[in-house]
Amino acid sequence: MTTHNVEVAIVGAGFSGLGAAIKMSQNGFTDYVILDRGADFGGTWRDNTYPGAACDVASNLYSYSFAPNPGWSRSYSHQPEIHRYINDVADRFGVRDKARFGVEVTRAAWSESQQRWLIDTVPAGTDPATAAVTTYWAQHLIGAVGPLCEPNLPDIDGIESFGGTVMHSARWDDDVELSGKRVAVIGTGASAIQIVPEVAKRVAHLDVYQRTAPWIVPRTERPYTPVEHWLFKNAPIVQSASRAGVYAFNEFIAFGLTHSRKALKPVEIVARANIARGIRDRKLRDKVTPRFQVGCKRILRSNAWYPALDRPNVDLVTDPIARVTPSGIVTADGTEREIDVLIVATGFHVTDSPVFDCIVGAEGHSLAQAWETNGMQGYKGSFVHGFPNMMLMVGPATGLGHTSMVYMIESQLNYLVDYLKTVRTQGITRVDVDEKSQRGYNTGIQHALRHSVWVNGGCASWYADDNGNITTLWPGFTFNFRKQTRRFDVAAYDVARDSSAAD
Ligand code: N01
Repeated sequence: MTTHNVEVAIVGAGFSGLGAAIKMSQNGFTDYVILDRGADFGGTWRDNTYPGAACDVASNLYSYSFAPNPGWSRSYSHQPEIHRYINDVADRFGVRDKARFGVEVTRAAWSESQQRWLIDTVPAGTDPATAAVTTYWAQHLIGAVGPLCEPNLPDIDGIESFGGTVMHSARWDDDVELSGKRVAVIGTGASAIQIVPEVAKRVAHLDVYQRTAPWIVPRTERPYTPVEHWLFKNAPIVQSASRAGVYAFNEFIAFGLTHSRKALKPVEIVARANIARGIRDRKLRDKVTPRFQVGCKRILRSNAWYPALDRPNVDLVTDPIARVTPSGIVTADGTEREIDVLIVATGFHVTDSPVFDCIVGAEGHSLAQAWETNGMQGYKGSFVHGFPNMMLMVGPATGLGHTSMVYMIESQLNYLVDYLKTVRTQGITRVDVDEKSQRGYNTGIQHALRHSVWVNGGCASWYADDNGNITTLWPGFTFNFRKQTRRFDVAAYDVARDSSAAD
């Protein structure tokens, strides 16, 4: 077994892990390692390579404020370009040599006697029972794996018996032949609405299995003009202004999600017009019209989804799925539709991620056990009582339905750097958020959510856990989260100091 000692271990090399590395380096914290099971930087933008994968937040806002990209080719970026951007930033800020790729963290446990985290890793894709273990001892653990990293395979009767290929949207395999095949897509979320229009063009026949129709507004994507590119490069204020404009508009949507349904009415009108424009058949229009309040689930963006459903080689199936057979899918009405390939665009384990089982805190309980009764709870989306010296990026109650997660991540980066500075300057060895501070914080979150569309909008979404509580979302304006995380508020924490440190 090989052992390494570091001050900080960052697990995850997506937007948040990379951001943490850059900010730490810039602030003099250079004794760290980034661990990731993938082959390079990018996280979700490395893993989701399905056809049509693209971001539904405007490019100028979906990037680090400290690393604007005057070269974005389009107003909304596609996966390859975002993946490239993240890797360019890693090189530009010189943090690539800190990353250990192809490394799977199998367990991270707090050692009270060592006052450090013991992190076991194996080469990704190997059997942890027999693989060579490399261990890292770290004073601080930064969990930056993100909430959308563990694919959710649907628990449908008989699915394991299917004789063709089953492929999750986040584990796309380009070698699977789709041309001329009979294909089914299960799901109509953000991933499915991008996959279906692309796949429909290639296949002989496509069945789309819809459980809940989503609200979809047009996607105002276009290429940036040469003049815009020149301005972004030579007059950066123009790109900053574009970023600020999109940000302000999105915050207005946040107001409607959390305060006033009336503010969301125009969104619903636009979404209904999108259906009318995209679909000729009245019966099909009815099937795709959502039955819940706009905003309750993520508002999606597409110009291609409805026309794709209207194609002669595509069927929208709304009868519930009863079971999968070796050759197809049987719906509740007894109809069997034969297929060669099954694409499951069924989302991720967000509130029940297997990652939670791997992290073990001061009492010997895993994060999964700590969250068993009341769901995911933390303090400022970053620290969890009982898990000393561990900061989660994009932790509980930091998700957004309306704007750029990169803004939330950068807010947490302020908090992270101030946390590390505080610990270092005050000779602190152990930091654990006080239980009362955490409880009060979560009561405030739930109070703020109580009139929101996510709670009262009449839908079931991945924002809620098994108890029906919304534990994933930040309720309200993101600038309020930025304000909260500006400084590390050590008074909210139980701390232990190094007795040998000079007073
Ligand atoms: O997953 P989802 P996703 N039988 O959970 C259905 C981000 N993202 O991968 O709605 C039948 O939203 C499920 O049905 P229902 C973004 O944050 C961003 O699409 O629960 N159906 C739903 O239709 C997004 O929110 C971008 O009734 C089943 C679908 O599968 C998040 O990722 C692009 C089923 C899952 O939708 C997740 O999006 C892609 C079952 N057993 C992703 N189980 C952009 O920026 C699930 N479903 C554009």
